[in-house]
Amino acid sequence: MSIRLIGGFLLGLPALCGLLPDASLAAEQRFTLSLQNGRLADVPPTQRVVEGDEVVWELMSDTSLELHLHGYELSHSIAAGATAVWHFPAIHSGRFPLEVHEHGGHGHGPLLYLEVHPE
Ligand SMILES: [Cu+2]
Repeated sequence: MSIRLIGGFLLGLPALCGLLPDASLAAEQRFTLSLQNGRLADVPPTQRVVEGDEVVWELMSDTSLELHLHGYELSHSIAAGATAVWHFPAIHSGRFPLEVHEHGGHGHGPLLYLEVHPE
């Protein structure tokens, strides 16, 4: 588990893990999001995790777009035909919509909701 968590850190600073004892309790929650024309093919509309988990979204898209996780105020860009990995710790509990931003605005409503349940 700890090796997977270390691998999940964006900057690859394993020494930091020793300073974050709570991280050892976190579970990695990995989901694949495959977008076609800005929409998801086959992912349930709600993804449930527990506060403190590390959310890992493996992204694929046939068009260039930006995803925006409301509430967390995080965003991630994907280039057409590329794959990307977006991960972050689920530090806030609640229900948060993930939306596509196209041409500076919002797309066709939420792709899915991320539900973060309290520990
Ligand atoms: Cu948005």
